[in-house]
Amino acid sequence: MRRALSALCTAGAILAGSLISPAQAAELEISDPAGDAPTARLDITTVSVRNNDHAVVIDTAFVKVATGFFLIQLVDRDGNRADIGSFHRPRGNDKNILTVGNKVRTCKGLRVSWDHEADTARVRLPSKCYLGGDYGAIRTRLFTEVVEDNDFAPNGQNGGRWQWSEWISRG
Ligand SMILES: [Ca+2]
Repeated sequence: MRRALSALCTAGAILAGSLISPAQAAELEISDPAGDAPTARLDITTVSVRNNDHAVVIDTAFVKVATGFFLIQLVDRDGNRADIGSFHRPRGNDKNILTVGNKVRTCKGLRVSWDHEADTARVRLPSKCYLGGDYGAIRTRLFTEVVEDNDFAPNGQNGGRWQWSEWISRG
C-alpha cells in the first residue's frame, strides 16, 4: 500500500510537472561538456534559450571565447528554419548573418554580443525577423568552428550525434 501510494505520488508529481511545464517552458537550459571539442576555444558549456514573445534570446557560455564561427539554428513545428551565424573577430568587426529558409534576411535588432571577460555570447533575434513573428514553440542546436569543426550542442548522451534540443514554448 505504501509503495503504491509512493508510486501514485510520483505519478502525480510527474503529471503536475507536465501540466505546469508549458507555461514555464519558455526557457531551456542545455548543458554540454567542457573538453569535448578539439580546442578550448569556442567549446560550448551551457546554453540558455528564452523564447520570449518579442525575441529569442540565447545565452551561451564557452570554455574560452575566441575568433571563430558560431552558428545557432532554430526550427519551428512546421520545419521553418532560421540560422544565425556570427563570424567573431578579435578587433570587434564581427559579421553576423541571418538566413530564414536558406534566404539571407536583413534584421534590424539582431544582436550578437561577445564577452571576452565572461567567455559568453548573447544572441538576440527579434521575433519579427523570423516568419514575421508567426511561430510558436522552437527548438535549437548550436555549432562552432575554429580551425575546423569544433563543438556541437546538444550532441546527445555518450558523445552521440548532433541533435535538436527539447521544444521551447513561446513565452
Ligand atoms: Ca562542449
